[in-house]
Amino acid sequence: MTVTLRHAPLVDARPMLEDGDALARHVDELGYLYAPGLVPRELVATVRRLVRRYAAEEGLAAVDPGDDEAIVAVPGARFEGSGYEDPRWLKLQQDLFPHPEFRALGEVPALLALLERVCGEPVMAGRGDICRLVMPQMAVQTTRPHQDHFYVGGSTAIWTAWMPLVDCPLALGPLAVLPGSHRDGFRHHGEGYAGTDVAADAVWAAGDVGCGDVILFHCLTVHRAWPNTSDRLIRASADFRYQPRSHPIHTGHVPVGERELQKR
Ligand SMILES: O=C(O)CCC(=O)C(=O)O
Repeated sequence: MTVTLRHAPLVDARPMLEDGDALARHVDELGYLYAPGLVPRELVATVRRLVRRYAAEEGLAAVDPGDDEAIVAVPGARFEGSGYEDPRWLKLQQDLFPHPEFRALGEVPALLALLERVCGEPVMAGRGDICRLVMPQMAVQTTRPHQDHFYVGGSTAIWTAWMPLVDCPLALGPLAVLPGSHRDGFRHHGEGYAGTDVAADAVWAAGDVGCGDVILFHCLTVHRAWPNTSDRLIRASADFRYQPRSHPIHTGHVPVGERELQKR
């Protein structure tokens, strides 16, 4: 059975980024914040080139895609299983993470300043950063609806910054968020990467996103990916996680059903 996903545009938060009250209302209501052009495209391009180089070394991406903006898959290259245990993907994380450019992308001053405004205090980066490669035509590996709190645990004031490393129209499978879902508390999740059940007629916030854009979302906001239906392009993205600096680091969960928006 094919389920047709419904979506409405992401709300552009730029008009309220400098207005503390409007920003707080927006974040409390929607549980996400879409900031187009918040990080420099050149820095994203540098990280993309690193990702392409390492993906090519693992036999996943073409060495010379003929287009500096894209990452082209080697025909037939696929991740095994969920993709997250695939040694080629794990090796790419190991190669990429030590690069100062990757760290710098998660610590762009404008991004840290925005997170500080959202959290009401300085934030600590490095709470679970990942570079994702979504291979074309692998609908089965599309990220299912979930809350980050299920996988990350810890403070319920953890926020994630999701950034495309390639321009990412809807057909390339960007992130989609369920507006306001953080307000309903922590949900039941299935084993492994099964995620959480969401009504078939849910309306996701999603759309074409470009390099330099950031989608920030709260760790109780339900999100998923759109399927990558491209014939040959890899969707590459990074997600960086942050928590208020004063919060202790731990991996515990709040009880299912409980909403603790800004508490530990
Ligand atoms: O990029 C994806 O497919 C999923 C991203 C995600 O779940 C996250 O950033 O927490």
